[in-house]
This record gives sequence, structure tokens and C-alpha cells, in this order.
Amino acid sequence: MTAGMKLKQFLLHEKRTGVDLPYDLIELIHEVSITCKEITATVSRGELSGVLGVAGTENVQGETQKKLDIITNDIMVGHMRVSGLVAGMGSEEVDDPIMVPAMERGEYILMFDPLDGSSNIDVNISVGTIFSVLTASKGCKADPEMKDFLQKGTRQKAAGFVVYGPSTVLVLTTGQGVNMFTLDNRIGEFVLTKQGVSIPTDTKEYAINMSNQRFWEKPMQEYIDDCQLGEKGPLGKRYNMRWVASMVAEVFRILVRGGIFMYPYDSRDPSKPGKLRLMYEANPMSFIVEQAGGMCSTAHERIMDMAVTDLHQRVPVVLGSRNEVIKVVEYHARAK
Ligand code: AHM
Ligand code: MG
Repeated sequence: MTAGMKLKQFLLHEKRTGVDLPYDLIELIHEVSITCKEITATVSRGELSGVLGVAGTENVQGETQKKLDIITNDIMVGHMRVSGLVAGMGSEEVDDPIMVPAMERGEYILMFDPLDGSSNIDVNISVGTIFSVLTASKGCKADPEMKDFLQKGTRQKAAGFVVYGPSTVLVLTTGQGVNMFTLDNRIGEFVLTKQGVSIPTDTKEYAINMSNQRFWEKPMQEYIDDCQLGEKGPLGKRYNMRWVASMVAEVFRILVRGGIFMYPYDSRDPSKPGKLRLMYEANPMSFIVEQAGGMCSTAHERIMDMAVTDLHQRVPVVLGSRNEVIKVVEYHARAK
């Protein structure tokens, strides 16, 4: 009966069947999805829109910004600022929390990476938008405080991402499992195409940027060495490897057919224990993966339980098929 439902129809249907989904949260998710339609339209024009290449600026993390990082950030901020649904926002591309004027203020905090995997944009490989929804403690009555932005992953009310690939797909959780909605360009709507996504418990496929191997912790190096030994090694199976360098595409693949994705601890710079950011990459992806029956860890602790100290905090990430993530955690535990 739910097959073919449009995104908002489906969320309203879930509410009617007893799921705890405030109307404002449904509206917020719907508005984010509209923003992502604008982003996919912009991204898919590629060279035609003259927006490929670097912008000549750096974000707070010292990374070179692509023109599309800035354009997509402006699309999201511009749209959500006047939605009447958010009190503040946190973006990968903006150093400080973004406050919303009092008359437009809503109940929620929206964290987002407007264009994840943007190093891939010029070479025409999938990119995406990741988002996480938190509540503001004072609601729409006052500006949110820093503590409202720095909430643990377990406090997320919703999380999702949209992958701009051969098709544009929105992956969403509100804490009741994971559903996928494919953008039907003929009608301009995200339509439910997969309900109750479940990640296979076991896998033979790993994703990691091998060029960083010498900077990883010893247990991570040992785990990957053992993967490469295949069926003759201690893990007893022949693995396959993938690396897209777009987390949205990697997590999408894991949701569809299982796998393990790692961007592990890296010793190069103690202030950057990992590459990925907790608030708008690791936490939302963890919420989605856990809701699909997978597991997410730094290799030492559950990501969604981590204390938050900084809007742009970086964390090591190991996520995917449950039994494989457990193995990586065990390699690290044995080394203690
Ligand atoms: P970004 O948000 O600046 O695009 O960085 C995050 C991306 C992830 O999507 C991906 O997993 C990783 O960076 C790839 O990193 P690398 O280029 O080191 O392989
Ligand atoms: Mg990113």
C-alpha cells in the first residue's frame, strides 16, 4: 500500500499509523528534499552551468572549496533560513553556527554537508548531500546555544542523505528503520522505492583508502593485511575492494549489498584523528546504518555515543555489515 508513495505522503502515513513524527519535522524533511532537488538540478548540468572547478577559497578545515561546495551550501542555507522550521544550522562549509532571524526561527537544528565527495565532481562521479536533525532546547523562543549544536548522535531526530548518481535517491531515517525514495523527474517528486532497508550481517567487500595505510593504527593495518591474505589467511575468505571517495556512494552500496567502509584513525596530525566530520557525516550515517541493522564505530567506541566538543570535530569511522565491524573492533581491543 505504501509502494509508490511520495515522500511527504509516506511520512504523513507513518504518523497516522502511530509513528512519533511531529508535523514540523515532516515539513523540515520535505523542505530539505526540495533543496536537494535544486542541488541535483545544478549538479547534473555539470560543465553546462560553468560551476565546475575550485573557488579559490578554503573552508575552516583548510580544504580547498569547490565552486559547487559554496553554491550548494548557499542553496541549502538560503532555502532553510526562511523555512520557519530551523533555529540554527551547521554546515561543513561555514566556520560558525548559522543563526536564523527571530521571526523565521523554528524548533530544529539542521547539520549538513551540502556536497559530500566534491573532489569527485569534476570527474563526473556520484556526490551527495548529508543531513542530520536535532532539536533546539529553547525551540523558536531564543537563539540556540552552542550546546544545542553539539549534541550526541543518539539525540538525532532524523538523518538522511541524497546521492546524486545515475538516479537521485534520498535515504532517510526518523528512527523507525531506513527507507529510500527515488526522484522521479517526470513528476518532480521523491517516490518510495525501498522500505525497511536491511544491511546483510556478513560481507566480503571492504572500502578504504589504501594510500594512507602507513598512517593507520597497527590493528587496522593488521586487519587489512589479513583481508588481503584471502581464504588462506585468518579471516578465511576472499575479499573484494571498492573505493569511490564519496562516502554517500559507499554507504549507499553498503545499504544495498553490505560491506564495510573505513576512514580510520590517522597519525599525521593529532588535531585530526580522522578525515570525516562527526556532526554532519559520521553521526547521520551512523544513525542510518544502525537503523538498517549495521554497526558504526571509531574502532574503539560507538560513534553516536561520542562526546561532542566541536562543530567540525573529526572522527575515525568504521561502519557497515555488523559482523565485519565487530571484527575490526576486536582487532583493536586485542591490541590494548
Ligand atoms: P568532503 O566532505 O570534503 O567531500 O570529504 C569527505 C569525503 C568522503 O565522501 C570520502 O569518503 C572521503 O572524503 C574521501 O577521501 P579521500 O579523497 O582521502 O579518499
Ligand atoms: Mg563530506
